[in-house]
Amino acid sequence: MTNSFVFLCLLLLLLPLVAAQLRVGFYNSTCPRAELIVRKVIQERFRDNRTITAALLRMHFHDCFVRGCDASVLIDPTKTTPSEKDAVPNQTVREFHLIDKAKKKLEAACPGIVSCADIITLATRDSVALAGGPNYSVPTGRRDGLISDPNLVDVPGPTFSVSEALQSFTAVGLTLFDMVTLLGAHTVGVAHCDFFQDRLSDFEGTGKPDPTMDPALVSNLFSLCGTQSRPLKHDLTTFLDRTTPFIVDNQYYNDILSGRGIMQIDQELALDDSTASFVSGFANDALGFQLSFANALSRLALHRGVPLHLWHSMFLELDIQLLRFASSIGCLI
Ligand code: HEM
Ligand SMILES: *[C@@H]1O[C@H](CO)[C@@H](O)[C@H](O)[C@H]1NC(C)=O
Ligand SMILES: *[C@@H]1O[C@H](CO)[C@@H](O)[C@H](O)[C@H]1NC(C)=O
Ligand SMILES: *[C@@H]1O[C@H](CO)[C@@H](O)[C@H](O)[C@H]1NC(C)=O
Ligand SMILES: CC(=O)N[C@H]1CO[C@H](CO)[C@@H](O)[C@@H]1O
Repeated sequence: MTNSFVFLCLLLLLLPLVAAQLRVGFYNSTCPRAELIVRKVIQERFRDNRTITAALLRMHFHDCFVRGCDASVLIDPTKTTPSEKDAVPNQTVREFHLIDKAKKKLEAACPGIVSCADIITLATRDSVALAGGPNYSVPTGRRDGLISDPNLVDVPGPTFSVSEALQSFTAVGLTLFDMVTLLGAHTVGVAHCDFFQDRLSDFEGTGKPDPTMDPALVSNLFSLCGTQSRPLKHDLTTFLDRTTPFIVDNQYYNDILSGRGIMQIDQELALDDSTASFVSGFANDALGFQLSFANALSRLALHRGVPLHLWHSMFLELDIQLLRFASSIGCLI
């Protein structure tokens, strides 16, 4: 092969990646009303039910942590093929129909243009702003993935230590500071008893509740949930931030500083040497939290998945015509 042929091949193979660059206003010319259409759907639903902010934040987090923000979290399982929706941490992700609704409106306005991955990202942004959080601009231009495998779902669990959780975050290119900031999303929404019940009695075989939890909170949650061996009901929930459960603010950090973290990971964040100073920083700086939260969500939203994902996008989703041409001249076998 001559050098110029190799160069041409490389160029053809890399072009789809360049085309996949994320930009603010990606749909300015192809679907100018895209962001407006998403915002309308979210505003309407938010007026009826403010819990969508929590639902969307969690959906976005789960989507981005598995092969990048590619809407793979939306793919339905079939009889023969399970999907991310079947993975345990996914079972309580909700409000998928809201994304479907926005997608239908966008398909009517500009068929085949706006990806579900971008809809999730924009919807999350809009719902955060509506709940009193920052209003930031998000780059768009994500492609939707076609692979959704429950075995790839590697989202951290509520009993992870700070350092275990950090491994999942660094694996997707996020820092310890990003992790502390993003866990601030637990300023809205709820947790089911199953995710913290182990803290309420006989914690780690001690015969006592988790000593790091405020005793008043222990007895309150105990009467709500019962014990692990004798749960009262399986679907009971409590607010993660019991002071301002619908507002995106820095209250979560004040809660965990006073032993009022609901899940173990929440409480650990305030106690671990590596994160305690970030936590007290946010507890004392409402505006600082807002700015950092916007920044960390933007960084989360840039996650594109492992390199495999790029190949997968190239072959399956992106510029199939270009690849056909590339293969017709012998770049691909
Ligand atoms: C170490 C990291 C994390 C762990 C272990 C964790 C774990 C959990 C668990 C177990 C729940 C309860 C789910 C339920 O009972 O339905 C929950 C709720 C939630 N999580 Fe996280 N999470 C983490 C990070 C994040 C991040 C990074 C975000 C978003 C940026 C997030 C947003 C939420 C929200 C908003 C809820 C409430 C959901 C609702 O009300 O439906 N979490 N989380
Ligand atoms: C789209 O329009 C916005 C606002 O006018 C601008 O900031 C942005 O750079 C534009 N993006 C593209 C890709 O044209
Ligand atoms: C909002 O949605 C949540 C979760 O689906 C539900 O539990 C709650 O009752 C709804 N609230 C209202 C006011 O409809
Ligand atoms: C966020 O900013 C956009 C664009 O400036 C604006 O149209 C929208 O109303 C803002 N959202 C909120 C909740 O303030
Ligand atoms: C929201 C969602 O799709 N949840 C699914 C998680 O997995 C369980 C069991 O595999 C399904 O029944 C849920 O519908």
